[in-house]
Amino acid sequence: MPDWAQKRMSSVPFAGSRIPWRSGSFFHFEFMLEITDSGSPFPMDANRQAIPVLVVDDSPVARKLVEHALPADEYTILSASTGQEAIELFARHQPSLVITDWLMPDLSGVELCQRIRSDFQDRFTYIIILTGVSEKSEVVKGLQAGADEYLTKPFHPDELLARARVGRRIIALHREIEAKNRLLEQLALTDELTQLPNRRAVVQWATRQLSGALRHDFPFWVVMADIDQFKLVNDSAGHQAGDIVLKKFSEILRANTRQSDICGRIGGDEFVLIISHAVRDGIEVMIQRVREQFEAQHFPFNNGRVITASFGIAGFAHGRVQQIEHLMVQADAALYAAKRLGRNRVELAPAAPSIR
Ligand code: GH3
Ligand code: MG
Repeated sequence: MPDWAQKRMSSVPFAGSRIPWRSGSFFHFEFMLEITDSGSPFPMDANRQAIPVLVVDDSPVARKLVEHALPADEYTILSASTGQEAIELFARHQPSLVITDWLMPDLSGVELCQRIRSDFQDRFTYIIILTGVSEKSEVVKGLQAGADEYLTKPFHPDELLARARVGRRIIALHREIEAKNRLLEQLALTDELTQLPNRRAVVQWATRQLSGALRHDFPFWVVMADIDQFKLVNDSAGHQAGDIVLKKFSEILRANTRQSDICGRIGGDEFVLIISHAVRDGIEVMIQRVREQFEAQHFPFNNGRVITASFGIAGFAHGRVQQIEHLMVQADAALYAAKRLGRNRVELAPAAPSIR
């Protein structure tokens, strides 16, 4: 063996450790030196921020060997000596990369893979299994369990590092896709003109909040609002002027909505507020205030004509089983009563059987 190889050999993982060299592995080792000695064949990405990596092995020596292969400026190590400890650390830190031993006393690396894939589906993790078993059927089993890569022991540190860097690039791509998906989801739930939540977002949120109100017996109100004679604004001052009115109305609604409540735009000039933990009289006073604030706005393009809005309220102080859609229909009916009664007013839906 040439001198340079001899020198490298002293840093070979598992040399002198409890894991024996198997026949043929020296050739594998030499081959690895050839492709990695001149530097990594996988150039690092521009983003050199350290990423968290969970190293799982019941042997402290094996863990150290893995840790030594990973530069500290690229990887922040979390160490686990059992499968259970690995699950706990994973749940707490959600590391991007997991390098796990296959055979461990409590949970195998394959089972750990399955747990991560089934229990933490919202965020991608790159999993490398280290195994002393190189039979193809076993390797297939590991990959089928959700591992992205496997490496046979004894591994070469440069090979492990190269594979971890492949993992980094795949993780970076997944993070990009995850961020884009989050953005798309946000766009799908936001009204473009006013940046308020749209109907879908409000219904989703209100459905959860309503089940909380029924379980914990707190008041829950749905308020429908609609700008009066809005078509006239568009017709006389133009669509852009109409948009300014819609945005102003949104601002007033937003300013009057507590952090624990929500308001949204559900159609052209139709808006909704979902309010909880307010008594019946309190809610009416609050909505009257919103109505007055909007009425007090001065829009230069409207020839001094006041623009107003009408409101319909439905809900309960102590509710029984209700669907959010039913409450929205009741609030809508109250809103149209307000329109019929002359507009620029607030009407409450008649107490439903569920209101005590
Ligand atoms: P009412 O008092 O009975 O509510 O009368 P209205 O004129 O307000 O009637 P309605 O609520 O049906 O009118 C809604 C109008 O809102 C019709 C549509 O042209 C306009 N609209 C819908 N979306 C937008 C928008 O994004 N921008 C603007 N400027 N107008 C919109
Ligand atoms: Mg209207």
